[in-house]
Amino acid sequence: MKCLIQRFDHNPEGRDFAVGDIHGHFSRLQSVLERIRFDPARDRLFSVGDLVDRGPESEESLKWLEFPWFHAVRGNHEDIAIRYAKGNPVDASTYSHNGGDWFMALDDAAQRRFAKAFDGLPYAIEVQTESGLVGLVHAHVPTRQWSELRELLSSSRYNRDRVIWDRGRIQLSDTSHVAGVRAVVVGHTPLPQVAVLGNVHHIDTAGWTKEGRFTLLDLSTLEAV
Ligand SMILES: [Mn+2]
Repeated sequence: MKCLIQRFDHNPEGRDFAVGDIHGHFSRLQSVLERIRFDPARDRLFSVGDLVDRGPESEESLKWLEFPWFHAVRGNHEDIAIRYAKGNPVDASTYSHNGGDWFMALDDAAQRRFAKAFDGLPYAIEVQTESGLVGLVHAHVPTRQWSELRELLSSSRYNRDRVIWDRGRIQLSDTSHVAGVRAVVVGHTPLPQVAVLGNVHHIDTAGWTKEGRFTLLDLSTLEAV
């Protein structure tokens, strides 16, 4: 693990967007980027994680992670791949059920290559915008203050797992705010439309499913485009 929280300065030259879970559908995402005239020379795209599994193009994730305009936090699916490659017990039928067949079919060297790239992904990203700081994690911020997140992430595997797995806020319709940050953006739970609970924006509109679509959230206006 290279860093727990990665920080990005304001991007005065271009636009910043967040996108929900991609799950191996990079071609679909590419066409959405074309539709909004995404400019890779100026704009930036931040992923809330879960780049892989389920869709047909999981192996494209490595290429995308090398684009200088594309940044991602770690999702639970990246985390499973890391564990699997390290030989930690991941039940094969569960992994298969979660779309991991492509990964289990890779040879050891390829698995290690993906795991190394995924292990470099931070648990959280914070982006400075003209309207304030925006935080991104895959699933959940378990602290009341954004500034407490770093300590929580350092404290235990259990707490790191909460950040990439926990669905409590959406299940309990918890509208409490995460203080010290203008907004938090998460994915992980597929929804028919964007849901804002407190200052937490749930943006996984299931672009990886047949019925869903990708939502790109403008981090400056907090509007979906
Ligand atoms: Mn997820």
